[in-house]
Amino acid sequence: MNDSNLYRMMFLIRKFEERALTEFSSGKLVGTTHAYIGQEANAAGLLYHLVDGDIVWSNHRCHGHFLAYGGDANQLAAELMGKETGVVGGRGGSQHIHWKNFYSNGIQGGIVPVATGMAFAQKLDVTGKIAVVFIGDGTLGEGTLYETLNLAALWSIPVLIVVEENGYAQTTPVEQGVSGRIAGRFEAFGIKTYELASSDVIEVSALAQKAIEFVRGKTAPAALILHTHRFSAHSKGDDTRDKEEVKKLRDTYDPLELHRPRIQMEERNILEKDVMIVVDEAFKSAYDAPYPILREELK
Ligand SMILES: Cc1ncc(C[n+]2csc(CCOP(=O)(O)OP(=O)(O)O)c2C)c(N)n1
Ligand SMILES: [Mg+2]
Repeated sequence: MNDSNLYRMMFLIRKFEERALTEFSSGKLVGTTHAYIGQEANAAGLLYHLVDGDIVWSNHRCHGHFLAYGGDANQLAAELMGKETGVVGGRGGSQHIHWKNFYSNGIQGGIVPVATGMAFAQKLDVTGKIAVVFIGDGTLGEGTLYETLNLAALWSIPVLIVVEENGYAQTTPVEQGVSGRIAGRFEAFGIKTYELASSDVIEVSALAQKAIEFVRGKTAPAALILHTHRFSAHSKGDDTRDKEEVKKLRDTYDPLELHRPRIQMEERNILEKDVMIVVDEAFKSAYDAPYPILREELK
């Protein structure tokens, strides 16, 4: 993907999430949502390296992953509103998305054995496809992760576990929830580990490509630990962090700001305008869409 397309994708994720948060605060959306604002470089830099047939498992913070996978903004906005035109007919909401080989589920850790099982099926069927699963630092305490790492290593399963370490699990700082080195947890199982502390999409892309090539080439598991930063609240308004701390993170690590100088201003303006229209139309068409008909009503 060229610089402009990477920027476009990150800008789309940012604007989609900002609009979703606005709609939540105005009461147009219900349920919950976990914005990906600040972490855009991870999804944008990684997912375009996958090929058709590869499997992606995401978590509660899935909108950015879905859009970078190629998911449709209209269908995502409609899904957030529980509308019939949503990506899963309005029945999944923000955290339960499925389209092609993309899946998401909000049960922390639970997605790791499922993704690994699906990757194992790819190995048994000799398809050459792999699975990628995204987890957060707060999910490193889930026991099922380690049972899965054991089997993934023993059976050499082509799964890439991406840890988006954003410093917090809801309101708990990573220092209070995760002991030792994160990489050490994977290395203990003999799993190849890649690690990066950068919000530069170009750097993320280069390392993600390496990790994906390893998993596919060796038909073996790997971990990619991405140290990243969440600028928005955990879900909607639940941010207990100091406002100054969040401002400092934004000023230093904004992936859009880091990448922006690589795109000519004229092109950037056109591209940004275009994305604003896409996001506006996604939410407007979602308001106008009907709710799904309940089974009882069909009888
Ligand atoms: C098994 C389970 N326990 C608790 C929760 C509630 N919960 C949702 S997200 C979250 C924190 C997740 O933190 P992390 O894994 O670091 O991901 P992040 O939100 O930072 O992206 C918690 C406790 C859940 N979804 N699943
Ligand atoms: Mg976290």
